[in-house]
Amino acid sequence: MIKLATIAGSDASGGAGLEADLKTFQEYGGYGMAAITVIATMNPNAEWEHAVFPIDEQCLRSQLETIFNGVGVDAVKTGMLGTPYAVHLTAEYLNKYKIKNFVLDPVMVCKGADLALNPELNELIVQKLLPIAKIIMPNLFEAGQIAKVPTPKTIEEMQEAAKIIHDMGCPFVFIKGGAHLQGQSSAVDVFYDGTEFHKVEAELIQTTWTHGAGCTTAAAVTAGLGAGLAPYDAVLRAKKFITLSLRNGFEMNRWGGAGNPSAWRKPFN
Ligand code: PXL
Repeated sequence: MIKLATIAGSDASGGAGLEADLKTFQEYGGYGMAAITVIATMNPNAEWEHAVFPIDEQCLRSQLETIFNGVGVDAVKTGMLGTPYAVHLTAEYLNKYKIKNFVLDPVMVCKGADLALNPELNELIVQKLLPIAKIIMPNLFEAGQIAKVPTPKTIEEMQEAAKIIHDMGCPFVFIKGGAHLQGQSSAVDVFYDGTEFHKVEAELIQTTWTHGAGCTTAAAVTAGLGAGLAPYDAVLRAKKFITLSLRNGFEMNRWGGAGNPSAWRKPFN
């Protein structure tokens, strides 16, 4: 059994966060575990406004102890960490258990908000977690924040940011342009291994039902690494997985919709 863990927030609406991660792990045939860092809720009586409730430090440590010491893991991903102690505890456990397959999804924003939620926390993530990650998977905004450049708007700018991020100490960088890179007829991401840039392309799916897309993609890469795929192969497989998921997304309510990580199972999807 391939043992996979996510250290992430719970998204009570089910589309993103550890819920998306666990669904994806399951679809890959893995055994999913989760350490909850925060619980995110959305208020249907106030325009789906987000609230974030942190889990206390002792509880988080106890979850990490259960997973890392009690069961063991083949690959780990992080999502929304939410507090400085969550970053420190995550680094402590990844280091102590010498986790090789660590996928860092540097969640800085939820869909819609183009503003770093907490610059100090993001800086701590870069300091403590970037150097021990195998792959970091920022979106365009996050890539700009990490590389300290303006948000990339072209493939060349994505490549420049990827190189900077690689040189900050992470061996594999995957910048997700997806549908957000303007002027493209496909969904384009950039993968960099320190030597070569790969343009990772798939059908552009015009939808706003994308809640959880970043979490799902990172979880798919994590499951691929856990199963023994090389980083680039894990990325290519994840790109197919998220494309099918988004092609089969659904409307949750008037504020948005989510992808469907089980879509790949159905023929003709
Ligand atoms: O999609 C980013 C994200 C990650 N993690 C949690 C979230 C969200 C966005 O809503 O709620 C827990």
